Formats: sequence, C-alpha cells, structure tokens
Amino acid sequence: MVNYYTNEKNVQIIISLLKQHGISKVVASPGTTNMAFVASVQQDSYFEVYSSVDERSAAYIACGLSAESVEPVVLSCTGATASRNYMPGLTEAFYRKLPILTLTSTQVISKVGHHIAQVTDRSVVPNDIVKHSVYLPLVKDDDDLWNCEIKVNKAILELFRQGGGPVHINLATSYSTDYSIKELPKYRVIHRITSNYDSYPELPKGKIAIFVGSHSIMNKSLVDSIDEFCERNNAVVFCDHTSSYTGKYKVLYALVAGQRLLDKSELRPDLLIHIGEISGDYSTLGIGGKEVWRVNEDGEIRDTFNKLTNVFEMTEQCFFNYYAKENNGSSDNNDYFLFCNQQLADSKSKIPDLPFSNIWLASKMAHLIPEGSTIHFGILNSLRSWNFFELPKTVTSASNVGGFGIDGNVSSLLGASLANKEKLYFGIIGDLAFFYDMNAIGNRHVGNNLRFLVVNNGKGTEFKQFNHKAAQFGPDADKFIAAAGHYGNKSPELVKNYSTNLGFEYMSASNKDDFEKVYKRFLTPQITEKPMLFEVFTDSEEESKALEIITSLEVSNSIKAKDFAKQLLGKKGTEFMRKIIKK
Ligand SMILES: Cc1ncc(C[n+]2csc(CCOP(=O)(O)OP(=O)(O)O)c2C)c(N)n1
Ligand SMILES: [Mg+2]
Repeated sequence: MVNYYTNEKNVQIIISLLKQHGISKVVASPGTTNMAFVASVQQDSYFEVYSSVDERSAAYIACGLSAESVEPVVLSCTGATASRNYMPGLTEAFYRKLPILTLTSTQVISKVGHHIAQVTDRSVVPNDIVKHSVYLPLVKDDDDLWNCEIKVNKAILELFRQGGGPVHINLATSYSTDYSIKELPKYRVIHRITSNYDSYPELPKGKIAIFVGSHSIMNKSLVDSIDEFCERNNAVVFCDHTSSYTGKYKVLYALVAGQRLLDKSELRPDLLIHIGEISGDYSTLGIGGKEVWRVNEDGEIRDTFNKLTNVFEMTEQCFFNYYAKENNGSSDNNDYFLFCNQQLADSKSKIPDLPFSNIWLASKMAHLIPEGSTIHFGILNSLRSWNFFELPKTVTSASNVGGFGIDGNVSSLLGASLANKEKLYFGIIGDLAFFYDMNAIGNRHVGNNLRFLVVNNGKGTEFKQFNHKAAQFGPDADKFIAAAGHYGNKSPELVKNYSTNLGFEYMSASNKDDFEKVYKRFLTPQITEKPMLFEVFTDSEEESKALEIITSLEVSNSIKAKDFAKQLLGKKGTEFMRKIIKK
C-alpha cells in the first residue's frame, strides 16, 4: 500500500499552511509521536527534509540553515525528553530572531501527570526560547478545525512579526495509521500586511462593506478617507451606536440585519472590512461577509466573522488612504449603498405603533436627543432597542461593550460627564444595571448635565425575550435567570426618594399617556438646575412583544416557505425531510 498524507487534520492544517506561506525546509528527529507529520512531509516533494537524531543538534542545524538561506525552518520531534534538547538552539534563535517553527509532537495534554509513558509537561516555556507558544489539539469538530487554522496561521505569522523569531507548536497526535489522503485539503491562509509591505492585495470584485465595531471618537480626516474610499469602491459602512462614524456612507443597520425572516444573502458583502473593537450589535455582526479583512494598529488575528484572510497592521487612515486611490472595478456608482439604504427605508416605513417598552421609548426619543449631547446605553437590551433608531448626527454615543458589564453603566456616564460640564449626558439603563451601580449618582461630582432614563421592568428582561434561550423556562426564568423581584420590585417610591434626596429632578411614567406628559421636560436642550432621572415602568411581556414585532417587519418568500414547512411538519418532520433531501 502506498502512503500519502496522514488523516490527522491538525497535521494537514500545518502542512497546507506551511506550503501557502512558502515554508519548505524541515529538520526532523526520529520517533513515533511525530510520525504523522514526518511521514506526510517526506512523501511530498515540496519539502526539503533533513534528519538529525540529536534534537539539540537539530535545533542548531535549523539556526544555521535559516540564517544562511534567509528562510524559516521547521523542527519536528517526538515525546519523551526530545523537546528538552531544543532549548539551547532555540535560545540562540531567540536572541538572533531566527524564524524557527518548532513542532513538538505529543499525546493529548489531558494525559500529562498520569504516568503515561513518554508524556511530558510542556506547558511552561522559558521566556527567551520562543516568542509564541500554542497547543494544537486533535480536530474532532468544526470548532477544533477553526481553532487549529487560526492558531497555525498566527504561529507562522509570528515567525516574521516585529523582526521575527522562533515559535512553538505543541502538536497533539492520536497515532493514526491512516496515510490515505492523496490530496491535501487547502486550509484557510491568513496574511498580515504592514505599512512597509510593498504588495498590498487587490480589492476583490463585488460588494464591499465596512463593519465598524465600537470605536473611539473618529477625527474628520479619517471620516473623509472612509468616505472617499466608499465613493471610489461602491462601499457602505455598517454601524451601530458605538461605531462613532458619522460620514456619508453610514447605515445604522440593526433594523434590517435584525429581521429574523428576511433572507440576508443579498445583503452580504463580498468583502467585509472590519475596523474598531468589540460590537454589541449582534444582528449586524450576523451579516458577515464572504471574505473579511481586518484593519487595526494592533495587527492581531481576530477572526470575529470566521472568514478572515488579511490583517492590516496599520492605522485605518493609512489603509483607507491607500485603497481610496484604488477602484475594484465592480462599479462606478454607489448602488450597494443605495440598496442597503433602500432596505433600511423600507423596513423603517413598516414599523407600527409598538407596545410600551424600551423599544417604544427609543422610537419616541432617539431623534429628539438634544443636538451635541452624548448618550450611553446599558447592556444588552437598551443598546439593542436604541440601535433600531437614528440619533441626531451631532449626538455622540457609546456603551460598555468592552466587557459587556451591567456593573458600571452609571459610573461610566458620570465619568464621561466630568469631561465637559457644558454638555448634556444621557444614560439609557435597565433596572438591574441601575441598582447595581446606583451609588454613583450619590457621588459628589455629579453635575446638572447628567440625565438618566431608567427602564424599570423589575428584572433582566433580556432573559424574558421571546427569542432568548431562557424563553423555554417561561415564568420559571424569573426566579434565578432574570432575577425578578429585587430592589423594591418596581416600587414607585424607591428610586424617586433616593434620587430626589440626592438632588435629582425625578419624573416617571407607567404608560404612553404618562410618558407624553413628561418626556419633553427630560429632553430639554438646555442644562437645567438639577440633573434628571426619568423612571419608566415597563412590563417584560410588552418588551418581548415589541422586539418580536420590530424583528418581523420583513418576510422573504424563501423563508416563508421554510417556516410554513416547519409548522406543517413540526421539528422532527423538518429534520427528516432535510435528511431525505440531502440523500
Ligand atoms: C456584571 C454583569 N453581571 C451579569 C451580566 C449578565 N447580564 C446581561 S444583561 C443582564 C440583565 C440586565 O437587566 P436590566 O439592567 O434590568 O436590563 P433589561 O434587560 O431589563 O433591559 C444581565 C444580568 C452582565 N452583563 N454583567
Ligand atoms: Mg430590567
């Protein structure tokens, strides 16, 4: 029988990515644990493989070969004490910044410490033998596959990053004896482009979108560069209230992206350019892109959308300035932007009068937030509710989506308000988040430029939404998941007394009529004598209904058919049908 590549996928990923990154030199030491790798590369004429019994010598051979050829070199060794002998050579490589990719093969690391023959603990690596060390597990499902693809790309790119140096992969094996894989699968390669890199990739043809995660305040010149880029390349900018971009190509996309019954394939860009940090706009994150480029000075591989192919380690300004001069040739007009905008306008026009809820409050107030103020949103329901509605262009907005805590929403707004006493600061916050951090409104630095809208539904209504995973528990979710009934259980006096005693102007509403009477005062554009707290009592069921309505404005025919089939056949029947269709 002829042997080809191993069927161990983690090894296949390494080999495929070595080839795609142009790495061919290998120094192998003998053993069983590294057999899957060694046997696979020795039958592939792409690789130039050398043998060294002594691992200490192997590592120094790799140093000499790498320095002389100015190429990376791969080391491969087995279990037992083999890897220990790499240390002197790797120390040399570390201080000379030589790109040595060290593969130390091992049984799965859960076996460490159980007196399994030849299994050693490699979890502690000296600081000055490699710049980066990872464990590559066996691939048992798609998550493992993704994990391995990302880790191997990261490890290989680290060989060259910031001057380069040695890198370590602790590579698990199951001792498979199946070497029947004739054609090596092509796994996803990721490249890193730095500003001194002279061959920037070409923009792919087709639709281009920029996704802006939470972003620090954008200066005008960056906004102008993005606008110029969009104009030249028929691009659109997907934003939420944490994105900070206010240029011409902005679309606040949660309303469209959140449509549960809409077929989104037409909306999906061919290239998604990912800037900014973490986003709380789950709906727009779900749109994704067929291919993703990430642009960030940190240069890290962050595969938020599972489709990353290039990371640009540079300022966004540098990236957009460069590509604003390019034209991907797919179109000279801005039809993709117009299409997205049209979708948004269509959905907006279908919003009916909603039940009394955070979403309804947003629909009534978002566009009336006084010009030039700042607004913060609590996690998660408040941010999502207000992301459906536009704010005035001069209003800046943010949310604690770095860590998604409900623990500091009041304090963060207070902190922001200290930066400019002449400006109004609004906070939209749930009851649990308010009570968590309520001591902050007693802080002696509180100014009269602060205004809180506390949406008090007596629990974490997030967990009571019709589409939340806890919905299956019905009322039982109240006990411990949604944590209902704490903090006075929607007492009309508690927040009123506490806040007025602290010098706040207090107002409240329990229905739409109450709201109409008081909300204009809360939106007074001038700084008033006192800070304000507007407490609105809502009900979880109404909150959930409002969300269900606003995410069901659009229904695509294809989805209608699927839904209809589901109702007719039930869940089991649909699964059965799916299996039959696959066959
Ligand atoms: C410190 C912290 N603990 C727990 C959570 C999980 N969590 C996310 S949303 C939420 C409910 C918040 O309730 P509330 O502030 O009343 O907002 P609502 O969902 O009712 O609008 C919780 C507990 C979190 N994000 N942060
Ligand atoms: Mg609540």
